[in-house]
Amino acid sequence: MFKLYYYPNNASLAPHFLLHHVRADYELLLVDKKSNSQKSADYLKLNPAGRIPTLVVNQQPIFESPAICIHICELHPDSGLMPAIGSPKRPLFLQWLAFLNNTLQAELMVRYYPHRHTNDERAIPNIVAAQDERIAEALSIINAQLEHNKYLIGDELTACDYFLFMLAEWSLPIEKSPLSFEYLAAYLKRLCTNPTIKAVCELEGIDLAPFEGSQ
Ligand SMILES: N[C@@H](CCC(=O)N[C@@H](CS)C(=O)NCC(=O)O)C(=O)O
Repeated sequence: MFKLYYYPNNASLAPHFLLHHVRADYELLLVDKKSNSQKSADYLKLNPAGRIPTLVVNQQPIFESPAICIHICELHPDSGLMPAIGSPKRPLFLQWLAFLNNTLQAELMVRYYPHRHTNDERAIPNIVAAQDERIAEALSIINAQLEHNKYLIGDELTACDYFLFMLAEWSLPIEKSPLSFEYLAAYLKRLCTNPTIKAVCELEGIDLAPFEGSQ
């Protein structure tokens, strides 16, 4: 039994996709971000960083969404969501998951929490504008990868695709939206027909219409 501490359309979305995809027996526990519950004493015992998500597996809490995703994949080796050790695709999987989390997600975090990166309120619009450019740079690298690949790692869907879908959703409001990139937009439109993406987005109240209408 897995317990996923989540908030709709937060970094818990990728782990939620994976739990649904592997048909895990899981429970969703809402962390009420509106009342800052991620900083409550009880939650900090599970996740000292005070961030969403946390996954509890057999009483063991784990934080950091990519670590959670890898762990779910490792517990479900037959799911095909992560190439096996020894497969030439394995290092590519790790590379892209790290790129998504450590580059694209990191840039998005600065973009959406700009006040954490300056003491000067007047600098905030500049931080947002600079981040929009950095996010567009990362999206263009992903777009190039998708020119010749059905999914991020090749012909098979992996956890990286679920992670990318989550970040693409967050990137919709940026100046150069993911939907303005030819191959990325076509890929996202295809992913919208994925039954897990449809079901989880409906449950979390995420509107797929912008992706479905692209191209
Ligand atoms: N690196 C972490 C980042 C998690 C994160 O920053 N989550 C956001 C929601 S998307 C959050 O908890 N924000 C509330 C806060 O920072 O107080 C991960 O990927 O799990």
